[in-house]
Amino acid sequence: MKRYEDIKKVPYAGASGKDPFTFRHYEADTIILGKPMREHLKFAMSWWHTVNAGGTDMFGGETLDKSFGKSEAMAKCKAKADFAFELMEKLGIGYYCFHDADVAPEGRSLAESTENLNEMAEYLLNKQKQYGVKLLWGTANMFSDKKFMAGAATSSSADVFALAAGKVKAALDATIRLGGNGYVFWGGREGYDTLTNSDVGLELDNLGRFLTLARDYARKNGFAGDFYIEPKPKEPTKHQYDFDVATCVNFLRKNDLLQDFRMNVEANHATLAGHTFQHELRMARVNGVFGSIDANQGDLLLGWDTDQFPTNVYDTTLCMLEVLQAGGFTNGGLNFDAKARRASNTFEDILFSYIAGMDAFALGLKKAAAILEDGRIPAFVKERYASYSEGIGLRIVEGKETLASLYEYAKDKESFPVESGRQEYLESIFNDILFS
Ligand code: XLS
Ligand code: NI
Ligand code: NI
Repeated sequence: MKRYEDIKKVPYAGASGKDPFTFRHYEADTIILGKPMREHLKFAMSWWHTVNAGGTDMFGGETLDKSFGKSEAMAKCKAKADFAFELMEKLGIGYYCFHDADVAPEGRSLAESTENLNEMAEYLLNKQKQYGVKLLWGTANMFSDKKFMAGAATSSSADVFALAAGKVKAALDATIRLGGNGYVFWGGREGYDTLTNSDVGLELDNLGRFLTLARDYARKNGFAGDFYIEPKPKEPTKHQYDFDVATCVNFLRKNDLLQDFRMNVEANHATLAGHTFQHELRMARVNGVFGSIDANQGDLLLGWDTDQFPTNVYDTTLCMLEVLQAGGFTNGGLNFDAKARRASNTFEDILFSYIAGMDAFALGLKKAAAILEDGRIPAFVKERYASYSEGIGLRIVEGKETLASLYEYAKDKESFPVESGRQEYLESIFNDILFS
């Protein structure tokens, strides 16, 4: 088998291709519903999993060495950046995402860390120009350091709140400098382990204050992209405040942040919340906060965030149906918040895992487009609610009826017909389109 170093570019080989270092479904320039696949899918590489993670779990250390022959911290970060951009070039990936702590060494103080981050931002900016790659979003890691053991914006310590704010300022500066299209807040440890020791009201209000400060700072400094909250119900805390999309929408509305924030929906977080990925995307879409996606998949038999590369085409199809119906990505994209398994411990596996994920989404996009073009499912849904486009239904939708007028309307009626939902019939159409 060929080695990682031998692969300069992963080409498209078509569905019958057998060379493992090829795409069988993703062809960047192919037009689907009037737009090239690369624009529909906007794939992004996650720095933390791809460039840093070496297979460590709570029972054992690395299975893949990602030090790139360097031992000094800054030199290692630069070597990692060289690897990252080369990898994106091999795969034809146009975007990446990072946490501050992923790309630059952490110093002994905030000032020292910021200096390192700025040095790396300069390095990344040059790489971006050289490779024509863009930053999808940046974020700050406010969960690994022990100072964040009780949260960042929701810490019981005001000093930690201040430190977190300073960290976000620096990460926003770097994101703006790199032309980032978005900035993510994943509330790592923003939650509680027990209600017994927690002032939940204050913590939630502080989180609102924190996001408002960040929004105001970034807008004043020229950030025109989207802010995202990435909902997750639990892990590492027992309960995380950003439980799911619906919870976050309520939080944003209460704190008057809906204008600036959208959702970064992660597949594995959806299932941890007891929802499907499609449900979370639908909730984002119907609430006008569809933004970006952390593309991965979990294992439904396991109760944690396994961050596997997405290969389930049924799920990617449902996902792309939501994306298409939301009008596609604007500032967002598909970030592979996913890592090759601990036992997939070679650089070739990194290519295979991205190829698998990108192909699963390419296939999902094609199937979703086919479902829309076929038209039977959308037409059925439209027809199912037809009673709201005329007569009493239209008047309800237009706000022209009252409870009393509806009483008058319904009081002497004897039949209230409701048509069949035809679930099984529709699911069989889905299968026909997917598998034939
Ligand atoms: C962890 C999250 C994290 C965010 C970025 O579960 O998915 O990786 O995407 O902080
Ligand atoms: Ni994520
Ligand atoms: Ni996650």
